[in-house]
Amino acid sequence: MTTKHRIIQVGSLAGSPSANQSLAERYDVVELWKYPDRKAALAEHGKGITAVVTSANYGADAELINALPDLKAICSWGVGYETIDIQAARQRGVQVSNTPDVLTDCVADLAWGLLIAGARRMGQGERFVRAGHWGQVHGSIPLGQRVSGKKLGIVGLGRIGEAIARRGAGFDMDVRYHNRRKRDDVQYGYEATLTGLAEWADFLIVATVGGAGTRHLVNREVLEALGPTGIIVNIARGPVIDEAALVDALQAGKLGCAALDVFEHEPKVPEALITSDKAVVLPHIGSATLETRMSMENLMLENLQAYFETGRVITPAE
Ligand code: 8YV
Repeated sequence: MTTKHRIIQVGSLAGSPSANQSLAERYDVVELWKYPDRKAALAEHGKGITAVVTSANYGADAELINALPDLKAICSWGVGYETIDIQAARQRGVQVSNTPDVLTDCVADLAWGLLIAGARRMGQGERFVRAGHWGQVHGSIPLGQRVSGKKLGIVGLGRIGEAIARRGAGFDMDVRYHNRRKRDDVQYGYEATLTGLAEWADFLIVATVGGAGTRHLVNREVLEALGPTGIIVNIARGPVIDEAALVDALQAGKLGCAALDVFEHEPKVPEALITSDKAVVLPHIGSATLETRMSMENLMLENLQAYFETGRVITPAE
């Protein structure tokens, strides 16, 4: 009989079809979130732990990393890893893996769903029908905006940004992007400044990484440059947009619409957005399809297994 490897799981992966169960079957799991005193739990169970499982939601800070003297690998369920202290991991020689590629299509699909929902007032229309107003009151909801043929700006042309851009061809759109650096391997137009991109675009989709480097990248100036009929979509991370500035711009009529899957202080959504017909709000479901969540789960498990079998994770966070 072989003994199971002991791992620490930082939080419950309830948003995955069977991750909690699969981990419990394969490993001897310390379920960290069940301990009221995390520090004491790490002190008691940390010795001999070489691998940690987490997600962007739970992260892995320097305190956790440094409380585990034998730690060698952190395997995260999800592509974003701004809540994992990569610097602290690197200093300790700890490998970090994430789950890139497998969620790209679903997140890109949702970005388009949000854009169309915002432009065509789908949420408002649905609320109208559900409230029983159709046929009972005169008129209808206000007219929306045409989507096809418009100018689409993408903030961050990484894997997901590129998948969003590709879909633009199906809507006969002119697509431009803003990145830290211009890419030589794509045909899309490059705007050197984000404000320049927002001025040019009808719609702006945020697809950049999160973390300190992109916090409030989309500020008041960018939102006002997008303008009174402009639509901003965010499927990346809430803090990339200055949420207070966003609310102000919508309320002042300086921005047309915000269609958001992510928020600055999740799960808190500003009341002004919840009650506004100029906002579409979703509960961070970019990757939340059965197929994609299963693929993320499998890739996280494969990384963990690869670390135990070969000493190397398969998809290291870059
Ligand atoms: C997950 C995500 O919901 O992959 C990501 O970075 O934001 C989502 O797919 C998230 O990882 C859950 O914490």
